[in-house]
Amino acid sequence: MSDAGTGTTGTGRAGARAPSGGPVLPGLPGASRCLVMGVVNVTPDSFSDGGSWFGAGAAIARGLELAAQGADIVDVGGESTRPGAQRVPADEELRRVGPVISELARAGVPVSVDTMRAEVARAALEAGARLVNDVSGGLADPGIPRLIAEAGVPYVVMHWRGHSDQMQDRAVYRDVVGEVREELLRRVDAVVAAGVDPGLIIVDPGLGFAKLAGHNWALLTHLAEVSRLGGWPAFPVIIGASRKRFLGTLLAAPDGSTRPFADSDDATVAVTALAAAAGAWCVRVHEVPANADAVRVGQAWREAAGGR
Ligand code: PMM
Repeated sequence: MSDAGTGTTGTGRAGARAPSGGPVLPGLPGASRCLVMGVVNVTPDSFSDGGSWFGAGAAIARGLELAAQGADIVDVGGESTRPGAQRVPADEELRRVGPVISELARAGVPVSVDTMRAEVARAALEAGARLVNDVSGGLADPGIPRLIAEAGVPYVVMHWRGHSDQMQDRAVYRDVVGEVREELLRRVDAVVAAGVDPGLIIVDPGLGFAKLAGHNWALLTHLAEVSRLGGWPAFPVIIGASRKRFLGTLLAAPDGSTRPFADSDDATVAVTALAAAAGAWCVRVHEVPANADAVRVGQAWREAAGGR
């Protein structure tokens, strides 16, 4: 498990503050710095690590490795959301993630489930997951907010404009930061109306989901605005930049060929340090050790600059 000095696992009420000023979310480590969420995609076709951990044994071993390397949370997903991906049936998604979540939870790892389905989220919580990471922010399955309201667990509400087969056609904005904030606020209001405790909500600008490279950079440079929605107190923000295509295009070769995703890990680490310095609550990453260092750099930078 992390030696990262994240403090104790949060057991306080939702919305309480850690001594550092970061939020304490029940069941998760206290946020004395930006947290690191390690990714295990139990899929044959995810954008960045598809096929690598497809199979319960490999996925469990990878989750334990990420935790040993300093991941504060391990995010387990069974459905690829890469642009153009087709949906998998719910029973297949559950078959992929169930045993991995049970085993990691049994080993004491704080696990999140990356799913857009209430049925999968419910089974994952029963298997020991402590957080639901819903990239659709409750739009794909309105049963998820109702489940979260009952279960009282932390809930990631991501900005989303449609499933993978349509999302890139919807990457059209006049003012990406303003529109993402407005659309996230609508989702936050909707999930709170469904009974979700606002103190359990984490927001995510959804990098790469109906976003082109310029949209992602604009959102990354306005994280404080993303966290402040309507009249709500600032929400914790999670970002998932790791290995995404906008880094591969930034690092393209002189002939214009995009850098392969696995070779953009150093760029991911740079984004992590900047996001941590800007006050992100958590970064979702595929490779933990260098990102775990980067969040410490970002935290030191933030503190020296007078932030907390
Ligand atoms: N990105 C992916 C999957 N799940 N969850 C959150 N909260 N934020 C993200 O940006 C996000 C996510 C897609 O990336 P992957 O297929 O490389 O895991």
